[in-house]
Amino acid sequence: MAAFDLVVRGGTIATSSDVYVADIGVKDGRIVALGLDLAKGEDEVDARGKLVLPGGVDAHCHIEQKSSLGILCADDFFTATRSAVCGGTTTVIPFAAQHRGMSLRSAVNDALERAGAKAVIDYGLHMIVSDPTEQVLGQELPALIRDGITSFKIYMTYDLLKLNDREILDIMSVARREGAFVMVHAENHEAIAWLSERLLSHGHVAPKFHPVSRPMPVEREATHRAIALSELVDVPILIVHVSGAEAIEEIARARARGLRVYAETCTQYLTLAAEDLEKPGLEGARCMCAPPPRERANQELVWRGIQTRVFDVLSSDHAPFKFDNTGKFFHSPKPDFKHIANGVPGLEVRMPIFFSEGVGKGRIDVREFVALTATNPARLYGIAPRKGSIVVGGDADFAIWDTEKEVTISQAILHDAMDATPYEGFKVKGWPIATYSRGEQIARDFEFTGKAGRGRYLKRELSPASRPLGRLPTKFDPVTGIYSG
Ligand code: DUC
Ligand code: ZN
Repeated sequence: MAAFDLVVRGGTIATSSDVYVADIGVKDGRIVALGLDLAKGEDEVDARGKLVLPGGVDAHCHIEQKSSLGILCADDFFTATRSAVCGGTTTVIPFAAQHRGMSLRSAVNDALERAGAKAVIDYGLHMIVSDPTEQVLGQELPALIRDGITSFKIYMTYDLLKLNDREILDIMSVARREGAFVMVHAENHEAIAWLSERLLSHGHVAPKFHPVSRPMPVEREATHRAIALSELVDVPILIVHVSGAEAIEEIARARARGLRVYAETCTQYLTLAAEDLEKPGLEGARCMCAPPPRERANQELVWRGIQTRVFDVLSSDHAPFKFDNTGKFFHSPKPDFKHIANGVPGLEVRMPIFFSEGVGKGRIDVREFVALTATNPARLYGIAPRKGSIVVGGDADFAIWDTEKEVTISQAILHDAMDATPYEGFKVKGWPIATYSRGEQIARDFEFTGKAGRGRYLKRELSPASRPLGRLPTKFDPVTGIYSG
């Protein structure tokens, strides 16, 4: 009997810390050996001259999730995860969304039921908390955290999702007590509402006014406030989908003061710009997301944030809404910008675009690419070292990349359920030509080769990042009630 089920031979392996040539020996879905001249495997793959990277971990994606206004994403767990794997991603952490009046547990059960028979790769869940009642804070949330949903997202905007500062403090207190990790969507709701009203009352209804209604100070202020609130209860936070320079400065400043603030940015802030929303008619809606893409020059500032390590994670924030009445135009066939669904797809192109624009253009090193797309999200969200690296004992989740492959992105080559991609015509160099999940090849040469339902649910550990500093601004600890004066 062969020593291994699979041996991937002679590839150039990159992790977040090293680049080296070795064989990978796989047995029972795990990496069991890394080295030269490994014994023969049942199956043998020649990866000489190719890069072998850990499968990506996309820790911010919306899959088969109903928005607070009742709009269901275009992708279900099958099409979304199929699309992810064809772009080199082997783990996703989408959301179970609590809407007002709903129990957390029912939202989780609903997501698990949807995912079970469809997901093709392994998945965890974050919780979205929009209704922090006493029951939710005191019982449901702690129970779910202990059950492996160890992170949750809160919103500072959107009518039906936003939490006020007091509610945010309540949630952060539970997070500190239980060791959970808080992700924050930071935009100032009242300012957006006020600006939107002004714009609409002057007849400024087109998609191009969406970024005007959510300018940088709106994000900068909320980022600052989220950080200040987290400091009051001494709990680390992660700011999701940071779009530009002024929010980056807030995070860098907080870090310089010793606070534990983590940050994520997304493909769209490196590639799309506010001017993409200026296309005629409603076309600009295809690039509408929140926070909005900023001016083109801002993209280099986001790259600077990546290079200076302000960012820990690069996600897609995949939020697929079609250009019809099931998605973007759910509310009306001719809506104003306020009534167009926010979100862009991106699960499949996240890694190829970031690789091409980052590693290919010399902005980052391949180890930094691996850190941001796989290793860091796996660590931050409690699934490392099983996921996010190429390591003995870890799951055999990796992709063989052809770094010379030139691809023009087009909806026709993608595997999601969308009708269009905002990246149509975007040229990249480098693409994963074979992707493996727990040792099984499930994508090859732009084709999905796996099967629905093979993905497994990941019960996550507490995040090592959620450890408090042990330092408060006053002698009063509002979480424990202890005054140490
Ligand atoms: N913004 C969000 O807050 N959620 C989903 C998509 C988006 O663009
Ligand atoms: Zn968000």
